[in-house]
Amino acid sequence: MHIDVVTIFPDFFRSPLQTSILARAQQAGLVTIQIHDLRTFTEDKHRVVDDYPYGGGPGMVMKAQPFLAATETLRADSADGTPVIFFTPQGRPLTQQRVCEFSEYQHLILLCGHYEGVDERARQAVVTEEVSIGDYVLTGGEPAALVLIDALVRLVPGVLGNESSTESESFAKGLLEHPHYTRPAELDGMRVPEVLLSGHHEQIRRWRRKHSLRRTLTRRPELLRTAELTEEDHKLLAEIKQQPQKEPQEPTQASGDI
Ligand code: 6GU
Repeated sequence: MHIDVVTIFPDFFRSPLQTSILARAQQAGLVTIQIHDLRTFTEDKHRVVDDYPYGGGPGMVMKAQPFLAATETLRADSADGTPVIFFTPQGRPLTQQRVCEFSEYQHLILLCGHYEGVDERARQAVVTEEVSIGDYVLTGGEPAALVLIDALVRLVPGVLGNESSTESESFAKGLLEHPHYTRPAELDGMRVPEVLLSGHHEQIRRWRRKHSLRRTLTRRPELLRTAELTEEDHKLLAEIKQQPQKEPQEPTQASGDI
């Protein structure tokens, strides 16, 4: 996978792309990420990327020309149909489903905007997808681009050591994850649920599924409408509704509760 990012703040990406899994994925050659300074695509002496809005009003608007030139250059030896993604709170909300779809492409071009917005003609002419990462306002598209890059890279085969960890995690199957514990078995009087220490694989599986359902019901009940639920899940949900419990889990009272 190759990802091109166009931004007026290339430095924003330096540390995150050189850290942890994003760094390793690039070193292993599983993904290439190139950050391009939008100013290098300007055509005037002062490398201006913004201007006053026609019609007046506060704030500045990013000029279309540098985005058009950048996209033309970056698409030059790319397959037709390469997504050109523009980050804006007006975009389609990003979901794991959408990340999976983007991960099928060999090449992605990410455009980061700033100020009050970008000249509408850049959006019309080159942008194929507008993406938002949530209902709040950022200073610019860069943090959103980084979020998409992170979510994409971990789906590239070989990037995560354990491929099955992308399977069981939140959202992959439409439910939130069950609670996790590691040593010690007791910490300041808080005990790990006994079933997890029992070695009974079937009981552990059932406990985890139940607590995954409980978390989802408590925190994100709307996800249960679209999750794939088995007959066992419906039974577990019925049990859960009979046994109201505080969230987050209280480890001390979970023993025997499977
Ligand atoms: Cl993609 N950009 C900006 N500026 N703000 C946002 C966003 C994007 N997604 C949520 N808020």
